[in-house]
Amino acid sequence: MTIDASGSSPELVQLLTPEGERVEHPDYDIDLTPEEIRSLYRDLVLVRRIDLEAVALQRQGELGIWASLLGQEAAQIGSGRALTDADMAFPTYREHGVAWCRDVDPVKLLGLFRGVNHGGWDPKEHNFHLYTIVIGSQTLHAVGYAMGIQRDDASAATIVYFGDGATSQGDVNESFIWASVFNAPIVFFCQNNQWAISEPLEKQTRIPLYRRASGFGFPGVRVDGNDVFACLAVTRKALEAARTGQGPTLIEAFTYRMGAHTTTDDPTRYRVASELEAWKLKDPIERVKAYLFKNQQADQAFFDSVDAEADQLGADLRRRCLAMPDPEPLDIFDHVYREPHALIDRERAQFAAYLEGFEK
Ligand SMILES: Cc1ncc(C[n+]2csc(CCOP(=O)(O)OP(=O)(O)O)c2C)c(N)n1
Ligand SMILES: [Mg+2]
Repeated sequence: MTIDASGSSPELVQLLTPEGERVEHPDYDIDLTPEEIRSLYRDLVLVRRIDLEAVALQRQGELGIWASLLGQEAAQIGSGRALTDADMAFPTYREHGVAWCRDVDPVKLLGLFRGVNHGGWDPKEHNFHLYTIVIGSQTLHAVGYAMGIQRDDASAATIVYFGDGATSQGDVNESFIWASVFNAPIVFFCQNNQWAISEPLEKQTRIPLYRRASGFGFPGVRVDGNDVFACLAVTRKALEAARTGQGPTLIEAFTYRMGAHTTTDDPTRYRVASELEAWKLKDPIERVKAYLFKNQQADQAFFDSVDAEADQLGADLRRRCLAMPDPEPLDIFDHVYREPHALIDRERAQFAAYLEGFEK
């Protein structure tokens, strides 16, 4: 790896400009076929549609809450498509694009936010862990998992996602130390979307986040988080380093949260509209579209077909979301412990008696 851990400041890695121009980088080149680029474009459009549909469903009272990925599609698709089946991913609560890359049915994401299940998918089936709300805690789980891979001698890597705000958590800093001193096969993928709810980045750090890695003794790199080519290239290289015994890398994907923190938040209370306008010009989807058009690697019929697929996906998702049955109220007690447990049995009986008190 040419990125060093000395704290020197490599530039933002970018391979595709906001205008859709391909640029070279000495350390991160990537050779993508037109078909692969069209496929990335399709991923980006479809995950944006899943997200928009989910926001609409929440607004109509069909979901309790939703954490939008708007603006972060390239960071998630680029890193997600860098993973092999054997790699393991640990998400926060916003990684719907990574879930897509791990073949998690999006309706399962909605189930969690609709409150009809307690997780949604089998992490083992997808090598994609359950969503984690406790900020930063998944970094410790991921390092533990990575150390397990290391002890199994498996040629796989672990990736863990977290936000700029999470970098201030003790858990994240502890996980950096463990990963570093045990040379764990892990990639720390920080989506710096500039905000932690209403707290701006300046309240988390006085130095660029990727430089934190040098203090822990492993490389850090800042990538244009709205550039799907660069996110793919940088993550691939870091995963390969992890798989080949070179230890952890911190990737800071420099991006922007275009929506609210969640549907319960109103960002107009704490950030100015001009900031949003400036980031709109760096849209992760538009630049791939411009590239494909300019290089005649896709025609209007292609873009129309992706839009039609997105419409169909959105409609299908909505239909399947509304059709999800409500869980039985007592089901909540079934997944607390693997074995029967006296306290849980008592609580189940109490709650059953309480429910009996209602008219049928
Ligand atoms: C340990 C903990 N503290 C506080 C919270 C409340 N909380 C939820 S999201 C959030 C901000 C996280 O910001 P960031 O890490 O930048 O991720 P983003 O939401 O921007 O993707 C906070 C403080 C929490 N869930 N867990
Ligand atoms: Mg953030």
